[in-house]
Order: sequence, then C-alpha cells, then structure tokens
Amino acid sequence: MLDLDALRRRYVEVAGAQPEGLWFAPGRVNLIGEHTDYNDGFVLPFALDRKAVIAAGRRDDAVLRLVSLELDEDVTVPLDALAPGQEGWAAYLAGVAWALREAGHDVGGATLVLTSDVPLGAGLSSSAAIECATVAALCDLYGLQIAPIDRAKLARVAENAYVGAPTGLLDQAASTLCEKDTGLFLDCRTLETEQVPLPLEAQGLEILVLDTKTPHSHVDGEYGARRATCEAAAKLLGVPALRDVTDLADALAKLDDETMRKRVRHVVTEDERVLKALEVARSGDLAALAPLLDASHASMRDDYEITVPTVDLAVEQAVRSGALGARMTGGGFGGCIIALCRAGEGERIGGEITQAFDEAGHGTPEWFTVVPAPGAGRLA
Ligand code: GAF
Repeated sequence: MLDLDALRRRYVEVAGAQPEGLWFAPGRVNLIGEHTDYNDGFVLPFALDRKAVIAAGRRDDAVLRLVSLELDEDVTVPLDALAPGQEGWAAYLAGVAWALREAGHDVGGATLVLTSDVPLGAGLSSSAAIECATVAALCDLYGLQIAPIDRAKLARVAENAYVGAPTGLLDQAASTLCEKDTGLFLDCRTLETEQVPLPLEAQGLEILVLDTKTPHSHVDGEYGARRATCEAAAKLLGVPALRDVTDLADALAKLDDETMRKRVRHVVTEDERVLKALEVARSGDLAALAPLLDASHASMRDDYEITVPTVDLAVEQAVRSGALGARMTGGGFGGCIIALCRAGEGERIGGEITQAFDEAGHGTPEWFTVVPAPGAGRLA
C-alpha cells in the first residue's frame, strides 16, 4: 500500500514547501505479445493498479533533487551534469529530464520524491512506471504540451539511451496510454492503438499475477542478445523487421542457424497470436484467450528460450490447478506469470503454486489478482 501522507511529509522535509502536485504512472501486465515490440510488431498489455507516485515541485537552482521513499536515498544532480550511464534508481528519473532537454524542451530544476508499489525486477515495468510518472510530472510542472504517445517515446529514450537497457516501447506505452478496464493494442511500427474492453468480472473471470521472485534485468546481456539475433535475421531475410515476414516456412528455409530459426519462429507466431487475441477480445469471449496464452508460453520456453524453471513450474501448476490458460509476462529470465482463471479461483491456484514451489525447493512466490487500471496522470 502506498503511503501518500509519508510521501508528502518527505517532500516537505526535503524541499521546505508543499509539492506542487502528485503524479503517477502504473506498472503493466502484458496479456500477450512478448519480444515483438522491438521487431515492429504487436502487443496487448494492460495497466496495473500498482504504480509509481512522484511528489514534485520546481526549483530555481538548476538541480534535480531525487528522493526515494522506500530506499531512503537522496540524490542531487545538477542539470548540466546529466549524462547517460548514470546508475541506480535515480537514473530512471534523471534520464527523463535528460531526454526532455535533449529533445529541446525547456525543463528546469525539480525536487522529485518517489514512492512505488510496483514489485521491482518482476517483469511488471517498475522502471517504466517511474519514467512515465516523471514525464507526467515534468510536463505539467514546466507546461510542456506533449502528446501521450510522444511522452511514452521520451520515457523510452531515457530507458535506452540514459539507463542503457535496449528495450522496445511496450512498457512506456502501456504505462502512459492504458485506460481503465481495457487492454491496449499497439502496433509498434505505425503506433496505431486500439483500446480493447476487457470485462473480466462481467464474464466471471479474473487474472492472477504471480511473482516467482526470480529476479530479472534488461541491462544484462540476454535481452540484448535476443534483440541482436532478431535484427540479424531480418537483415539476412532482407526485410526491415521480423514483423515483415509473411511466409514463415519460407523464411525458416532461408536461415541456416537453428537458434536464429527458433527466435524468428517465436516472433512471427507471437505476432499472429496477438492479432488473434485482439479478435477474440473484440468478440467479447475472453475465456477464448486461454489457448493463446498457453501457446505464447510454449513459444517463449521452447523457441525464444527466455523462461526459467520457476516460471515454467508456475505456469504448469497454474494450468494443473484449473487456470484456463497461463504464460510468463514481461521480458523473461524470471519475473511474473499471469493465469486466466474463473472468478474466485486465483487465490486457491496461487496457493497451490506456492505449495509446488515449496516441494521443488524454490522460494515463496507472491500473487495478487488484477483488473485493468488507468495509465499515467496527475493524482492530486
Ligand atoms: C521488456 C521490455 F522493456 C519491453 O520493451 C519488451 O520487449 C518486453 O520486455 C518483452 O515483450 O519489458
């Protein structure tokens, strides 16, 4: 639970005045469409009701004062010292100020005090939540009129160029553009979006999110290696991006390297699954998403090879315990699974996965059920 009174008190201690406002941005669950964003493909996330909240106010000394409530840390960066390569949590906020200024926006000093209840390193976009909340705060504080999709792109610049994680646009787009009770279909090439209703409750369904507690990171090599292989494959196939592969069998026949063939097969079939999921969601029969979730997981496990034993066990046990379908969500190598369940079943299924973890000698997972929540904005 976020303690917004503590956040305000900390702001007053640091800045000697009340904040000019509170801004938030949520974490996300990706319903389907993994590692498709940087291949110019399709994604279908929704926002969580877990979020980063920033109490913010302007300063006139050309300095960013960045404070984390949870970590009890306080970092000061002069604006003219902002430079890519900064490490630690403060880089996610500083990087946004840097990206805005690099893009020519007139952003001055600010005190930004952060709190967040998005689990860290769990594949739920804790970093995008911080970035997008910072964009929202700085845009309002400095009167910048920037369209939501461009805010997401600026937050991604912070992540890619300042923090150094070579990610796509999925997380920042979800955190910025999602709306309550809907999924966000995003074409990562054209940036066209569609808000797709996800009336889970009305259909007697719920989505369980279970954090395996196997931490992951996108700054390390595996994520970048997947991306590099996709780019190399697109080059060999003579297409701008793997999204442009229209005949999978033909493309696979042209590639000699078995690992590359597997990566291509995941991306191409995952794009197809997102488009099917979009149709299913439009048709309103959300239970019919289940086989697509299962197939997505199998593809991430066998072809993209981004799952780990805890994640696979959680997905297998979820289905054994009666989930309609389940898959890992997010970048992989740990993190969370989602399971589509009949309403009221998530708690029992989470408990049975915990028991399976215990029997396998893994740590204790954490779980909660989710409903699609709104994207970034001003809280107070
Ligand atoms: C991470 C990245 F940040 C996203 O851009 C996306 O590639 C995702 O992994 C995998 O779908 O969350």
